[in-house]
Amino acid sequence: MSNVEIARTFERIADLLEISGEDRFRINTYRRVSHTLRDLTQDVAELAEQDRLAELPGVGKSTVGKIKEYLATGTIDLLTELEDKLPDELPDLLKIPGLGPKTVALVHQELGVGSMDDLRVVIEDGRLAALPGLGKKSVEKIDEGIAFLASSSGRTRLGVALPIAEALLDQVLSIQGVRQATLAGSIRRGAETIGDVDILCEGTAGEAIITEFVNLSAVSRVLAAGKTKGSVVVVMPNGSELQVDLRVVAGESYGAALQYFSGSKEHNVRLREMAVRQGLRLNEYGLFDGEKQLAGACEEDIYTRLGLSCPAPELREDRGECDPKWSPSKLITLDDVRGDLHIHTTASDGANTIEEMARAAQDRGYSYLAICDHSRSSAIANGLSIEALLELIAEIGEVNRGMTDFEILAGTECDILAGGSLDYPDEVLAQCDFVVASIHAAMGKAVRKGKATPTERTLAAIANPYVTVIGHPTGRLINKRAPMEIDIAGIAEAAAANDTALELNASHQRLDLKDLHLRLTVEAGAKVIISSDAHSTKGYEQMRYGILTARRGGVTADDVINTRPLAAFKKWIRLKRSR
Ligand code: DGT
Ligand code: CA
Ligand code: CA
Ligand code: ZN
Repeated sequence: MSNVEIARTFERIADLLEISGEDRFRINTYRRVSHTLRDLTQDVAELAEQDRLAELPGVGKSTVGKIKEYLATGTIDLLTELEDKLPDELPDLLKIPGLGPKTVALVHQELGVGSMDDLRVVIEDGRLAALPGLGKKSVEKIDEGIAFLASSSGRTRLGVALPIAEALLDQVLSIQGVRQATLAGSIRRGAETIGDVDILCEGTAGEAIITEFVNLSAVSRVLAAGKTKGSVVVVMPNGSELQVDLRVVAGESYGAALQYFSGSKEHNVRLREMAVRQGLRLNEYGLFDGEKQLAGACEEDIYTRLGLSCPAPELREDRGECDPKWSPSKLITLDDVRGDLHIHTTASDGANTIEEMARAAQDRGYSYLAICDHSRSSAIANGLSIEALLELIAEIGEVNRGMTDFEILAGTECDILAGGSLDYPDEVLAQCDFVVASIHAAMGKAVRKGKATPTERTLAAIANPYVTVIGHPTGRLINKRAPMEIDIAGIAEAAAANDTALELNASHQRLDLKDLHLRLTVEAGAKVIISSDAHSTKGYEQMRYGILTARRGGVTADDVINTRPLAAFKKWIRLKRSR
């Protein structure tokens, strides 16, 4: 349990007291306690155990009781009582940037506002602006705050957030007084969606650094600017907003802060528990034994002193990596990838020709490529008839002869049809060097008679000797379309038994299979192929999101077929076909 969490609870009590119109003295008591707890370098649970809570500034007898209550039960009765008294959705208004508890109390008491929707109504009809002390300007600000909240409640996909975060990181690095800077939080962990971007930097002139940060040209709005922390909003290419937090810390705490702000929260909670059990204290300033700092400047040292191996950030989700017996394996990196095995060209719905795609792949350092245009049933994606496919195979052979130290494989992305059969007959698939089999239509449960479930369809494709890999196995589109209901464990087992690989589609809209599914896949002994599904030469860049996702799934280079040299990779396909 962290000091920050208890501090937040007291802060919330203060907010609710203020909304309820309680007296200032009582409200301030809770706020003061909240600040004390937030800035505390000792673990509050430890202080409680030693009966030393009352020594803290601003902490009286009744507060001691409440802190103990929280430590024992995870909540405080007073908070529940306050929440029960107010309309359920009223405290939500506090999430609106620029709207404080005083105003919330005012709109509640004067206008009967109890929810975000109510608030919108009184903004529209002008009653809010007519309240004493508000006026047109502050209402505009509140309106902006509501719009931000709506746009940011949807999390941002990794592939959208990461390039923006990296550009900002570059700018932070060039601010005077910044010695080093790193991305932290979910973006450092390579999570598939990002709530907000966290950047950490080392420096001593905190306030000056924050001032420059909030004035960067990319910043569209400033949420907060303090001595060590700044929060801003940037507008993304799609028009929605993304919050970016910068924290400035001293060198002796840089590693501890990096550890803390990289998270995840679950990972941090587990680590803090381990420290406490060893009689130590862990927070964003370091690992302490009493007043003595055991580690702080270097992130890895924190783990070492706790008796743990330092896990790659992508693994920090409390999924076993906090066990002293856990030992890291060497996770796959972008450099391990030798070829891309699912890309489209102008022959179906891609933007570049075979030759353009091949040259760009070679420029990336790849030594092979599989062209996998859509099959005949995918009419909207301009799928190829059998004749068109055979022509394409001939054309690929032609371009291939003009390449040196590079091989283009003739492939297809063949639909798995609703009944479970493939879109091309086996004799046609046999002419391809490489076959991706994917479900594109009828993704729901098989309701009609004679139709197979997505799991059955996938299993049928896995058993086909010509199918090399199952494309985007769950069919999800992040933030847009839910995954199909399929039995991943069963599919992974069948894939292992049949030497059929499962795809990790690296497109940031898909990231399919996802991290936990990849873990199941490699545990079942099945192989993975990581492909960009590029529809243009620029699409190759998606590979990095696939690599981050693979790392989150604990995937090593050995687990992935397209890390193998061309000859070994072709041998793997031959073996499967001859079984
Ligand atoms: P996000 O932004 O929702 O994608 O996820 P994160 O992981 O980036 O979370 P964020 O930005 O709220 O906080 C950054 C890190 O700070 C988080 O990964 C771990 C740490 N942290 C934040 N809140 C807490 C907390 O209540 N307890 C602990 N132990 N750590 C926290
Ligand atoms: Ca974050
Ligand atoms: Ca954050
Ligand atoms: Zn596809």
